[in-house]
Amino acid sequence: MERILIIGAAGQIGSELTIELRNVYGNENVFATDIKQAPADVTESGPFQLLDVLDEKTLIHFIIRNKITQVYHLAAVLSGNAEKIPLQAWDINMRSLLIILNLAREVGLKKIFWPSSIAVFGKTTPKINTPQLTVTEPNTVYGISKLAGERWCEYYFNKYKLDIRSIRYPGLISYKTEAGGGTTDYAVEIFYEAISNRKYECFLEKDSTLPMMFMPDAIKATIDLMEADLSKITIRSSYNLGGISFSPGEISNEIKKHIPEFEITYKPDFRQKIAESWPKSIDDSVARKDWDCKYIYDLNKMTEVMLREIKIKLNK
Ligand code: AKB
Repeated sequence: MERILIIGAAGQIGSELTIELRNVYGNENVFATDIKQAPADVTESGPFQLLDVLDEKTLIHFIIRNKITQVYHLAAVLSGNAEKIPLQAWDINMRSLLIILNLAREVGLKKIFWPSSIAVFGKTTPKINTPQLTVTEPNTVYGISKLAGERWCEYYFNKYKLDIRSIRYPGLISYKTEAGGGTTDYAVEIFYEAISNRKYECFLEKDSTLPMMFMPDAIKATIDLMEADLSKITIRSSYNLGGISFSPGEISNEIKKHIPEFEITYKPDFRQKIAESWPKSIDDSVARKDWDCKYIYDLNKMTEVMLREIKIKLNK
């Protein structure tokens, strides 16, 4: 019987992953934690506790007391926010991972999931169909922390046989919990603004194509990777995941098909530079081959669902 701890359960990925993992493993076996309050469906469908991943003592007691076997460590400072507090972001992103890796060894956790990002790539990386193994010279503090994290994950696997699995998420798009402080967040904000105000001022340029993915596909990929047979896992740093690639101009055209009066304007800020250093599309053939990673949503289908669900959420 698996007993799963989610760190960062109030966040964009955590709030949806918690519910899905509870469907798979049973409500009482998935322990949601975060430093902030989580949405009602997370706190009401199973155990939830306020917990700071950097508070090592409380964390180890929690893991032992609840007989935890797997940890999903999702807490991180994202790319845009990290640029405003570089050293603090480095400390939070790195120290929390090392705490989990050491705890895992100490108490003998079976499996760990830790998210990496397309932010591990940089200006010198091939931008189209970025391969699994390629140049990784990130120039954001978030990207540097994710790349260092990948190296630590592989190191702990090689040295201690710790079963850590990871995905380099593209920009994630969801309607349930808003993302916070990322470069790809425009692709979520745009839906709320289109529905509420019929216009959106985008902080990236019209043609800034980035790899993205709709949350249901990301959640399914995450659980598929974690459930894959050990023998199938050939990547111990982090798997590339492709999804859909589009620019602000392209997503706004898609929204206009549903809301013809919608208007987008462009006022690029510091995040434009970050976007320019990231790939435009990702080659995820290794993930497809190793654990049969697949997606359902394209830009068209995703836009339809986002508009429908956010309208319901905003009562519009
Ligand atoms: C961000 O924009 O920082 C994140 C990411 C791509 O990891 N969404």
